[in-house]
Amino acid sequence: MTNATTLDRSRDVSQPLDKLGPDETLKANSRQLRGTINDSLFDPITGAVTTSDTKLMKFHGIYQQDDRDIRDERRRQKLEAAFSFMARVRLPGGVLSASQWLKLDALARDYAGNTLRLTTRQTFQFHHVLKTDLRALMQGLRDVLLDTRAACGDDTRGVMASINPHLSKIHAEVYALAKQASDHAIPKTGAYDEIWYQQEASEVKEPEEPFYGRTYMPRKFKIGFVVPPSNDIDVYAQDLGFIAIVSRGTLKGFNVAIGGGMGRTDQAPETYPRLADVIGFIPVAQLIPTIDAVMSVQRDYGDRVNRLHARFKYTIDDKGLDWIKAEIERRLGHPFAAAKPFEFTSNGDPIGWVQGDDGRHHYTVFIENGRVINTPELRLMDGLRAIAQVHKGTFRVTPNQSLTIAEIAPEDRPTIAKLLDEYGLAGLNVGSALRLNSMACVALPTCGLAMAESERYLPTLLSKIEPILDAHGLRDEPITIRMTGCPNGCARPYIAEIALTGRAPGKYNLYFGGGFHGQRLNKMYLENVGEPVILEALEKVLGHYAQARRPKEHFGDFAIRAGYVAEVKEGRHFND
Ligand code: SRM
Ligand code: SF4
Repeated sequence: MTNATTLDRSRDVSQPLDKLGPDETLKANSRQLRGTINDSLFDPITGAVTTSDTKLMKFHGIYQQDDRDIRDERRRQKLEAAFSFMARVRLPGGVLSASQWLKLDALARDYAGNTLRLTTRQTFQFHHVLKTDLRALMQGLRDVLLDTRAACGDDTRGVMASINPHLSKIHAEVYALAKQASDHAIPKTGAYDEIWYQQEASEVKEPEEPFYGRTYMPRKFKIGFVVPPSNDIDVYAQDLGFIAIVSRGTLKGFNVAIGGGMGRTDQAPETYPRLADVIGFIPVAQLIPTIDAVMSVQRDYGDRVNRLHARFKYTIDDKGLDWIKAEIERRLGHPFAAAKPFEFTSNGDPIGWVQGDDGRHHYTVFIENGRVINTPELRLMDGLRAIAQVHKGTFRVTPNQSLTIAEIAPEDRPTIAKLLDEYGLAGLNVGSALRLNSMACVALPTCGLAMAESERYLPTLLSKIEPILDAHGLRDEPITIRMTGCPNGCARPYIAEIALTGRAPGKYNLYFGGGFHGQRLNKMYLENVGEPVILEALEKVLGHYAQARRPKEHFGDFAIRAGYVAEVKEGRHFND
């Protein structure tokens, strides 16, 4: 980061160095994220890497995993777990060219089990990559100017940006800023180039990481840019959110929101989801200094002893929002201007065709839970490849795991529409409005933290909920539903109108009452229940909603008004 060296690095002295968590020592001794990754990659005895390298590789966007479907069987056979790696691409704002799509498709077919996964933060994951194929994958990405730097780890994760194709000019401007923010905030170590591209280490005269130092951030740090009235990126779930303020078609600047986060742990009431607070307005020119100032406050004051308590949201609640705001302003050198008015209307995607303000067309395909794969029923991966072969515009991964085929000239629309029909992709957009507003995290079989199914189960559950919707005339009523396989919240469940988070195989917590445009947390309605109880509860509450709702009343608002759950008030968190 450019001007970060001038910032005050007054590390919080209340955290004695000898009490720092083991991950801090690991980072500090890693030689700026090199560790022994090189040796681990060449170790022919195992398909895994060392435990320390597993942690360091996250900063390179790579997770070691094993196939949990066959974990027990392999254990019984006294075999090593079926190790493979997940690699997450850094793709600020989810924008990529058709040629980049074709390369991702080819890499997935060569190295990643013939599937791509679109994520809730607008990027791609490759799963099932063998250790011996990792370098080839990284170098393949480099061929099309992509990488996986900082897609995971204690640094700035993938920077999100609104899709909003209606506002093509503003989107382009905001996207360019999101990309600039991502390039600015990622680690600067040469480790990535040395390990994955096998480049010679170059002599370093200055500190390799002028901003991050040797210990990087205390925990992951997430940045997102949103263009109202859509809150597609769920700006209140970001550590640092920028809300575009547009006046007469011109971008004036951003309201700044800090301290959002979803992660929590069951049975640990000191962990909770929290929505970000809007603390003021900045002109566009202040963007990068603001990122530096906010991140440096978290870098210096975040908890480096207890990782469960290390996200920015806890630093804010411990120190107090006013104190944190004042400290950011002190580092910026001036106070924030007062926040400007704005309005959100939904956090969903514009499914189907829309036309931008420049006359070009955009088509958003609903991709259920982001899984791009060919099945006997639907050649989704082939269809998208065929479109990429002729498409002259861009693709955009939406914040709801779907895909926008963007910037289609009017004369090219019939060609794209024909391919959508030919491969059956147009048919993906005809589900119930509940399905079109659904998201599920990956969970089993790859996620090591999953306690229950999510991506593989939500489509089936929705097929059982849809008859309930039909019976009550709610098929076309947009209601958000999100599922995760554990409480970590990767599909941002705690702001959905209906949410399910996994507790054990087949068992979920059921939540109601999130805000339709991501403005309010939901609250638990039932704990640790299975499918029959979930369907019974939905039949009761959806039926009541159909019969007693007020005009235009959203389901989440109704669930609170009708007394099914208490409202989580602004500024309060979920466990209150
Ligand atoms: Fe996540 C960990 C998948 C978005 C909160 N997340 C994981 C890991 C890497 C599991 C692990 O640590 O071993 C999952 C890999 C599963 C797999 O097999 O692929 C995983 N997270 C995902 C993705 C792929 C879900 C998806 O279905 O799309 C999303 C990738 C986003 C990206 O492109 O960068 C994903 N994760 C999120 C989000 C949503 C967001 O950021 O908008 C959250 C909640 C917001 C937040 O961070 O508070 C989220 N993931 C977590 C957490 C809890 C963090 C916390 O503060 O407690 C973990 C666990 C951890 O970090 O210890 C986690
Ligand atoms: Fe895995 Fe839990 Fe995230 Fe789902 S929410 S991907 S189960 S960590």
